[in-house]
Amino acid sequence: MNPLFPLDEYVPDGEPHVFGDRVYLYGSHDQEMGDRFCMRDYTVWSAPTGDLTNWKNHGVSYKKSQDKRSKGDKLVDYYAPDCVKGNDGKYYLYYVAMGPNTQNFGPMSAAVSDRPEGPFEYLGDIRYHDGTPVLKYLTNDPTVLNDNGKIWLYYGWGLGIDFRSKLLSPLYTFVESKLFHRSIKEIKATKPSIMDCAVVELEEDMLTVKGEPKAVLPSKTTAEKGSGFYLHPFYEAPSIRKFGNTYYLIYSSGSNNELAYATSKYPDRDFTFRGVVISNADLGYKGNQTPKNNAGTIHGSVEKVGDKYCIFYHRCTNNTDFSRQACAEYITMNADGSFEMAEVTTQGLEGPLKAEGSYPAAVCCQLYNPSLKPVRGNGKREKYPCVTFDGKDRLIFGAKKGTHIVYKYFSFTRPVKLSVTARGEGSLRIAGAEKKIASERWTTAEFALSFQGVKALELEITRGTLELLELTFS
Ligand code: FUB
Repeated sequence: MNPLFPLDEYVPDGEPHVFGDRVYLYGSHDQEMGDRFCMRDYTVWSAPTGDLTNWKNHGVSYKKSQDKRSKGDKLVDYYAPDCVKGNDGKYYLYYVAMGPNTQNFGPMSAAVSDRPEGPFEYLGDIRYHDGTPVLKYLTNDPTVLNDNGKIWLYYGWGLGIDFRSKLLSPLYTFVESKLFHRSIKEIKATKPSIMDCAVVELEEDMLTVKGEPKAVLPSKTTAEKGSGFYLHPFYEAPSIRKFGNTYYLIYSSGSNNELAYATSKYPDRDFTFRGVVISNADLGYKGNQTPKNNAGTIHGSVEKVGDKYCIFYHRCTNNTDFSRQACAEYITMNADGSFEMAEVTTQGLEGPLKAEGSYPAAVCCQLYNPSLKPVRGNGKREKYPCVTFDGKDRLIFGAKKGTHIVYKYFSFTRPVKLSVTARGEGSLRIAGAEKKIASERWTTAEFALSFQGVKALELEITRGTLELLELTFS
């Protein structure tokens, strides 16, 4: 169920790949309540393709100290990776290193292993034939496809802002040049904009580009006004897949909470905007306009596992962008190759959860308070309800009056008693019944539920402020 891994494990930017009879999830690795993105060494998780509820951690797959830019205790941070099986049967991990001794969007790199789970060894940087690093477009979030022997690399970073104004564009070019360490000449020569998603083919050595990268998805500045791309421009997190003879380029759009996608019959051109596959705030799902979570970055992809399609993504916890957890859902592909937008759930790849035994309150799939504005950043967790920790406990914190906490879906086969372990001073409403809680220590409030069938379980704080630890059905 979601999140996919233990509640103290933070793996965002998940790229799922089936290699052999297992599905592997490659991702970044956040520190719980860290003060920046991706503070930890890479790790890899995998599950048998026949049992997506049975994930195993393979441990550290690539240490920050292994990148040549890490010097002494000045370690780089590894941002979102992707992994591909090369034509030589080895596994190649692509990433960009950020932090000390790197420039903002410096060269992308690759590491290699004989095994899908690693450990990986540093191989080199993405370069031209003459050895100079590829820095055209913004070298971020590499994703790679082995297309019957041809290796395609996609990457980029953009902003959900239209920089088209003639008056301001020289200023933007100057800012881009300073921010991203690119010369003004280089920026002007990168068409249509350095903020677009780019593609380039790699040589057999998996590092050298065959030609110049070129734009493949438009950012806000280059998308045609009124088009699907203008409303959902490329921002970051490209992820390439090929289903049948169609290329799918999934990406995070300018709204920074949704994964959108575009398709083409070609790997390097003519991508058409197709829609949104998921939002980690459920924005747009069945027309919903209220954020159902404190949303933030989103990054992930679709993988076909057996005969089902699954979408992997991450949720944001602790009211920061730096503590993100892997989640996954089944997603439906229609006969025309389009995807139905997936719903964020607690059940994830497990199917409806039995209304039996105990569940951590922190596995909620919606946590929102329509009367409060979400606040992000360390030290601000009390301003908006969030999933967080207190010592060894993972819990829901700051659930003030008006907070909704939702679990989708439970399967009810008989009337049950639900005990909610909570503390604080407030009232909790479930299925029309309201209970008062007034305790500094964990206590339980009991509710009789007579649901039948598969139902969402919704809790609402009607008074005061509570913390929630556990739900137990009996
Ligand atoms: O994890 C660090 C960055 O946040 C990734 O590179 C982006 O895609 C976003 O998820």
